[in-house]
Amino acid sequence: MIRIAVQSKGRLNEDSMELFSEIGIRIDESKRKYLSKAANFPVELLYLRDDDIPQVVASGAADLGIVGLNEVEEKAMNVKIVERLGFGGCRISLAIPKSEQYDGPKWFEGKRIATSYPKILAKYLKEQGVDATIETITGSVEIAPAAGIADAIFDIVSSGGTLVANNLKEVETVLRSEAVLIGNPGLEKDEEKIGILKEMLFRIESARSSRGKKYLLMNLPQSSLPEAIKILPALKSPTVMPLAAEGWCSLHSVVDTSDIWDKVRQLKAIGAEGILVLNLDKIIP
Ligand code: PRT
Ligand code: ZN
Repeated sequence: MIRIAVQSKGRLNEDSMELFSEIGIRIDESKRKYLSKAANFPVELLYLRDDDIPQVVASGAADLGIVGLNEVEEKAMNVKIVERLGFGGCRISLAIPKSEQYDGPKWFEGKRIATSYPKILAKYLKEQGVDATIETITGSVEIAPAAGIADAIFDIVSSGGTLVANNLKEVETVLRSEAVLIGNPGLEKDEEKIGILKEMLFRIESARSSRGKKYLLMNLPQSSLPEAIKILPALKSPTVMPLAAEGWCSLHSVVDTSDIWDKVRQLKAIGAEGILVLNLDKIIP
């Protein structure tokens, strides 16, 4: 059994739960307590505030955790980053009032900066050789300049809408973050847990490789096959099957979603018929 700490509610909860469902780990959320066992996999989930996840994983109270890289960096606990998960993308940036002229990091010299990420900020300021005062606040950092609490902020930015709404502009991006799977360093010594983690990572990889891809199948005149193969760069080579109708075959391939319409146009031009575009669930290498 492996125990995984996940955010109990908030921005990463839904995507974390979707990840488990995508990799075939069934967790009955309706019966959810602070700890839930999966129905069909040796995993149990521990639901926590994201701030607590790095520490709980470092202490070994959970073997793994899903949390933003920003929290991992800020808490600076002894955990390993096992895998980047590709959701919860954001950046932590410095922002200043829109009306200010910005001429580089020296702007922050002697200024007060409000943030919930004092450690990451302190490290950045040190690297830049800037001496500024860090005002640590836990929520609504974006209102600090207007409220006279600080001259600038250091906060999470995603669309940038919050900054605009508060008359601020982003001037330095310090960290690009996304949700990551973190692990207790001691995990490496436990054969059973390593086995479970390996299986999870294999499934995550399979689910990820099918993202942004579609399964394409069509009927094609045999004579167009060489051209079709050039149009479709399949996994290794496209699958070709004979049809009952003389001189025709059925061609199957995997195509990037973004290329679908372009490929369909080219395939129709060489005589493809009955084209089907299907959703792809997993690609097992
Ligand atoms: O209750 P708990 O402590 O567990 O949750 P929380 O309130 O501390 O965190 P939560 O749920 O807000 O965010 C969890 C994680 O999601 C963060 O640690 C980031 O890794 C990631 N994430 C991704 C974000 C955002 N995008 C995001 N946009 N976290 C916060 N925001 C906030 C940001 O603080 C700012 O107020 O959204 C606002 C900016 O958004 P834009 O789109 O206007 O730029
Ligand atoms: Zn939090």
